[in-house]
Amino acid sequence: MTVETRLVQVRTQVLKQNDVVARELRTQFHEAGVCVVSLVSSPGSGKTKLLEETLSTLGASHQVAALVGDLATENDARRLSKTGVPVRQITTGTVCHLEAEMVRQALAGWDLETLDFLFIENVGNLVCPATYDLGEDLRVVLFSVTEGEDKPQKYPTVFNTADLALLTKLDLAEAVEFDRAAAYRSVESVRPGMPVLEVSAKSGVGMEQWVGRLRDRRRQLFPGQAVTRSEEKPATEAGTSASG
Ligand SMILES: Nc1nc2c(ncn2[C@@H]2O[C@H](COP(=O)(O)OP(=O)(O)OP(=O)(O)O)[C@@H](O)[C@H]2O)c(=O)[nH]1
Ligand SMILES: [Mg+2]
Repeated sequence: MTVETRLVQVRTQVLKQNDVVARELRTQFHEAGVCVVSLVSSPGSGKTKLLEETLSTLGASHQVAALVGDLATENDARRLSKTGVPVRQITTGTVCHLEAEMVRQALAGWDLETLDFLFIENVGNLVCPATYDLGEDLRVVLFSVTEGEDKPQKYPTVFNTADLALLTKLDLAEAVEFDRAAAYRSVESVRPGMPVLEVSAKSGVGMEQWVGRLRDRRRQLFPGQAVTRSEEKPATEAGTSASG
């Protein structure tokens, strides 16, 4: 057996094992009635900023929590904790993506049945996270107007494994002479018909549609459920705060 063959075999086994854990997580999430949304993008596209605004808005009416992945630091968890919702950081060390097992371990001690939404921010990377299922219901890929219009063509796998694309930092579009038509052509060329929402977490443009999309998704998944868990029972703390 060549070294290359062995490497491919080990990678296939890792992915298979990840799929097993992701399937278990998905079942667990559905049984608990929590809608799980993951965010993937290149570093700095605005995942945490989007979540800061999303958690603040949705947190006013829903039971919300977040996991956030980075190679190092707890900076993002600290930022998100300021919204008042339960947050935990996953630090991956040298690993450039989150895996289902990391998510499973990070959820230890959280009562998923108290949650309406769980958000998972992946490590900033447009390559590695694409092939790792995390058991989420909705995978969202972000690309910002400052990154160049051809990101979908350059990183097709991440666009093909996501359910929705968010074009972020719309407030900067004019300053960087963003070519909207070219960006849409790029999306269409790798993923015809992919839904795209345009947002600016800074100015608030498009945020209502984004939050509306999340509410719709949860209603589709759990049609018989109350709009929010707090209507069913008193809110309880899902877990400890950052890194808890
Ligand atoms: N002008 C503007 N800046 C934004 C917007 N969203 C995020 N930013 C800025 O872009 C920078 C990166 O945003 P983050 O939210 O930290 O990006 P991220 O994707 O979480 O980054 P990583 O976690 O490192 O991958 C920060 O300085 C944000 O303030 C936006 O809508 N408009
Ligand atoms: Mg971040």
